[in-house]
Amino acid sequence: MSESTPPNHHSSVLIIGAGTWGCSTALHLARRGYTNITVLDAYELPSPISAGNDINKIVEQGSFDSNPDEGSSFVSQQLLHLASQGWTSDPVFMPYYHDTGYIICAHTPDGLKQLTQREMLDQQADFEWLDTPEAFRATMPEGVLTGDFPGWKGGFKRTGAGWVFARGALMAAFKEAERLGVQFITGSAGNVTKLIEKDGDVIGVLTADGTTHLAETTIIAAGAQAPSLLDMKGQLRPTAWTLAHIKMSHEECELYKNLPVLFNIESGFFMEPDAENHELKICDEHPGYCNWVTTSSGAKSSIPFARHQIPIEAEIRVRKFLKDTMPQLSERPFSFTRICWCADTPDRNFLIDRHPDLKSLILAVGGSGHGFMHITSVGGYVADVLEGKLDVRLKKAFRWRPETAVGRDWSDVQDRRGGPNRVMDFQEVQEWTKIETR
Ligand code: FSA
Repeated sequence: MSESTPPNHHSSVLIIGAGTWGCSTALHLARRGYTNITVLDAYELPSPISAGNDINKIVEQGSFDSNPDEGSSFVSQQLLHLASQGWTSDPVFMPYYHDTGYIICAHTPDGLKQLTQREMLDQQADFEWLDTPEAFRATMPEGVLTGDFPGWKGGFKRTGAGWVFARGALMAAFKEAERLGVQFITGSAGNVTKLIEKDGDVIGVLTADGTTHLAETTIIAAGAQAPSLLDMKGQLRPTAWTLAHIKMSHEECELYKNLPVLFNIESGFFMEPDAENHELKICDEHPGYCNWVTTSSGAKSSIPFARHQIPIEAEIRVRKFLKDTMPQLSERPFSFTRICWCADTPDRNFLIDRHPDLKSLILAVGGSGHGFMHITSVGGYVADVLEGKLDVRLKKAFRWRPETAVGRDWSDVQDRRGGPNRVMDFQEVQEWTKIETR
């Protein structure tokens, strides 16, 4: 079904990927009355390689500017506004949002310069300025933040931002989509090995069990795996980040309840322990890891892989973050670690558009490290593309844009900081943690 044909709610739609964006797209299409939707994924939900299969993710609500300008500020405000609406009013997602507030900070001159230039600190009314260790410690109950916060300065937003139980929200979207009639096929039968093309268009997919699935529209929502299915012309850079969990006691969980998110843009972040496993997740912030492999064609590609370990250098960074903030935890053993893949576009805007040549193929990729919080709304943008009615300003920002990847600098840190302040390569990692995987 191409852009010109009006939406027919009985037309067949295939979604490749049952991760954050695949489930959001299935939910939004099903709510619009589409009755013939099939989602394919190689893994049972929640997929072990989905970035959304996580105990928490940061959510920063935005206020909608009634007089948005045409440029990027409209896009960022519109994205924040619609995502926030979902977290605060959509019954599928509301139970998973915790409006605990959000502290964003840095500790080097360059980091502080970047921080104060960021849009979010322009709205001073929203943020209280913190620039002493006492001020940071006072943002949480006594006994939580006991560190010295060396050189830390930043802004504290007490409401309108916080965190979500990511896995819960992902599974809620999946179950609601399934309740509305969406078919999910997982395992070998859901493992898409290739797109099927005919007469210059995509007519469906082949799965690892040898089955052919035909559809009027095929949507790629496969995140960092997308380049394995389609030549993305350099528009996606699969990049991974690192996280670790610490098991907390029942008493600690009582103390570490309803904490604001603490995010130092050049050393790391944490959110309160999750209710299911009582584990505190800490991420060391850095420009990311790629996994550069020279493929048989001689091209250099960053190839994602699943691993429930992190490089020892990442462990060291996590423990340094803890020493500066919660030294009482800095030597505790990790109960879980993993690498978590995302895909960066050159400008870190999403890539949600019809393919310029394969008219029945829609791309829904390019989360660029800020995709999860939009699970409430991103499926609506994909549905708008399918129906040919995406807001022109979003259409411009999310367009298929290979021209932006010509001569791409794959080592571009893309406004991120931390660690060695460069994009790292898993091929160069000598030593990994050896955490007993549960
Ligand atoms: O709550 C979350 O785990 C959001 S992921 C945020 C992040 O790790 C960024 O900090 C990083 O810079 C990259 O964009 C991947 O996503």
